[in-house]
Amino acid sequence: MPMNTLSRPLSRRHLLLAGSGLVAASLLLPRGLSLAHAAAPESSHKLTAGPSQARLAGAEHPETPVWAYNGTVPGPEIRVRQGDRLRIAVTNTLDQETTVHWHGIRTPNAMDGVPHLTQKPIAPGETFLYEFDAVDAGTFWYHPHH
Ligand SMILES: [Cu+2]
Repeated sequence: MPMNTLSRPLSRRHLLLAGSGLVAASLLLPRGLSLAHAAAPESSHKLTAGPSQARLAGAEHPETPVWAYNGTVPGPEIRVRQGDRLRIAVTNTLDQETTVHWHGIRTPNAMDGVPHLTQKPIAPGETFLYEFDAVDAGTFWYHPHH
């Protein structure tokens, strides 16, 4: 193990990458807590971007054709615990490309949803899996970025 690793706190990534470090790491866990329980819980969700209808101006007005997630405006709430590993499969049923940007959420760059810059757009009929840890507490929103 390199010397500088010893001066920093152990992260899950270090544990997974360290290989033989797993044995040493298990000694640091509280009694009765296995390494499997120490992994971040996963929270899996599915969003479908597609055409829908929404009543935007009150019951006395007709519905408006919209593009929506899972047919609703706004899209469904995704509620997770801080530190959870989020997996969100986004399927595009629009007739145009799309991406999803997780506004205000710290994500790895490849999960930021900026078409042609951080990812290839999700083509009609395709599904893209966004996967990142919910590192911050708070209320955020997601939206297309294409
Ligand atoms: Cu935004």
